[in-house]
Amino acid sequence: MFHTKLCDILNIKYPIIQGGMAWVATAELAVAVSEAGGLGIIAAGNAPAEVVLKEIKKAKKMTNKPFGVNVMLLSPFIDEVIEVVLAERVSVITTGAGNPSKYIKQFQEIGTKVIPVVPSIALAKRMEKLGADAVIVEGTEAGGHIGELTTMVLVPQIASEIKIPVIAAGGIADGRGFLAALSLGADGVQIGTMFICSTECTAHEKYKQKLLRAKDRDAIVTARVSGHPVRVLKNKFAKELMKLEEEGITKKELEEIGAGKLRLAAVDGDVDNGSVMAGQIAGMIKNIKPCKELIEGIIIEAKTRLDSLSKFC
Ligand code: TUI
Repeated sequence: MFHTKLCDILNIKYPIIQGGMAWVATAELAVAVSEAGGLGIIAAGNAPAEVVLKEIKKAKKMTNKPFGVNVMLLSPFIDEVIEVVLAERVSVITTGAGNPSKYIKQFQEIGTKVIPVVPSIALAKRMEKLGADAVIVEGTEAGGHIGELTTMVLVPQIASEIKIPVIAAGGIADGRGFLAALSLGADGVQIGTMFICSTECTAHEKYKQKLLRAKDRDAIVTARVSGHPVRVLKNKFAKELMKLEEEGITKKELEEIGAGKLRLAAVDGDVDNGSVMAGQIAGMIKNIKPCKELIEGIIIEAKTRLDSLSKFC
């Protein structure tokens, strides 16, 4: 059920990939998702290459299933991280926060699948032309660094314009969202926020509890002035940031204040003074469960939903 062309390309059971969330998507989470039949992703974020290498080596020891690495193109260590991912011959690379054109060929030459996040039709078409294996079409509902358009409008428009598989992201955390994404023309989904609330995720317990308490309107957008808007859960830090933005803080000052704040929340558990990145779907997440249960729950719910919908036909 739901075996799409993405499953064949990535050699996975279910067309569900895990979001590459910095400081949250460690080897433990990636391995749990891959073992459960999805595609787990280790996030490189802003980490130095040796940290990324350690996570890749750890994951290789823990699973024989394919997994990926997400490279954040704004990272100060981007070139050395790319070298590590190339040398380790990771199965899949996803990219975020920029245009990965200059790296695509190198990955293809060694058989690594390349899947960029795209926030627009123009970038999706460009990625297809350069040989990307699929694209992640991420709507503004997502957590962390976001684009402008919603999943609902962006996925069908891009699916109509390109032939490579489309992976819908942003606002998906259950079987209904999964089925909706496939209905919009996607061949699979990327899920981030829900996987933070998994047993295997190494994010600090306070980060998980903050997510479980989130309500529908709690995931807000900060840092618009920087040109890199970031969706986070409302807290002391987010409120302070919004006040400073109203007062006309500069892009440089904003970047300085933001530095290290995701780590502070996700690793150290300071969910008042740190940046608790999460998507708009946070309000729907009520439990912490193992990745296998989360993934199988999505598939079962989607199938049940599809069966009940077909009764209308
Ligand atoms: O990258 C993400 N989410 C992230 S990255 C991150 S770390 C960070 N912190 C502060 C500022 C910036 C980054 C936290 N969350 N998601 C994937 C994503 N990619 N969202 C949006 C984009 C994107 C944006 C522009 C992809 C391509 C792009 O291209 C612009 C161009 O040059 O064509």
